[in-house]
Amino acid sequence: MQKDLVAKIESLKKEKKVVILAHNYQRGEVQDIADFVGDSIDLSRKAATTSAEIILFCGVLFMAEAAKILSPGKVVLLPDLKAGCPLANMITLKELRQKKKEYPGAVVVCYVNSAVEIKAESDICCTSANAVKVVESIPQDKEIIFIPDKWLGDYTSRIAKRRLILWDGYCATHLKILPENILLLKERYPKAEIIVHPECTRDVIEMADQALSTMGIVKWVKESKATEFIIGTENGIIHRLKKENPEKRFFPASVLAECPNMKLTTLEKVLWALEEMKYQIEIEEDIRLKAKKAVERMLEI
Ligand code: CIZ
Repeated sequence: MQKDLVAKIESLKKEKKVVILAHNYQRGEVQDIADFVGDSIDLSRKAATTSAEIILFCGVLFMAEAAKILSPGKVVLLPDLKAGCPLANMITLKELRQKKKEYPGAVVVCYVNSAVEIKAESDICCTSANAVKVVESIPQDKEIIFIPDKWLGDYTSRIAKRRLILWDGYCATHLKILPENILLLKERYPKAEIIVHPECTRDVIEMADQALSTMGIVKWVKESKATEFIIGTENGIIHRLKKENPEKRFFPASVLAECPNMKLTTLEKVLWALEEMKYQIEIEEDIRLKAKKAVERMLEI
């Protein structure tokens, strides 16, 4: 059954010259049919450089929007329009404008997990891989509003040694990873390296050996001499880690760290997206151009 589905996807993909991109948090079987697996910016860059005219983005809405920001001439498809990001939805344009009024002159640093309108209203974008560098690039005399993830902001503030005006947003999936989960696993697997994502809470990050973005985790695990790892992020990444490092063992910090939105994309929906060419991401040009500026400023760093 799954074999038939995969065969149909492969054949339609070739026929329509589509590139399939999958985020590191997608279901294993979706990662397996993708041309590229990565983080949102990595994949958006791939979308911009591929010769394919149609990009099928297996991820959540802000990721497909990021691809469209950089590739306006291409058709960008998201298999399920309900695949949103609760963290991205934790700040509205009205709220951001109000915050900017409270801190006139402050630079707005916006995590990639945000809607295109929010990016358009921000000065510079960042990812979890480069948030520290982005903050460090801002002159010391400037105040910085960091949106929307308070835990990534808290981590960035401590590493960059810079006061940030934080927004009260968070990733509900990363918050499912608790210090007691880490303690228990550390006792059970004392030789395991503990790698967590900077969207985790401060107490979880402080118990870890490393706090890294998804691509940071992929790279770290490959290069590390350790053979066991406790992974504190959305559990979809463990599929990739096992595939690329079959000799190593991985333990999810919490079995509850599953993003329901990421898991909305199934092989069936990928096939329907290819058959019906939906759902197409559209962005108003003036908003896209403003958002692109914020993304490009980040890419220049
Ligand atoms: O940038 C991304 O794709 C996200 C949301 C996380 C990460 O660490 O890759």
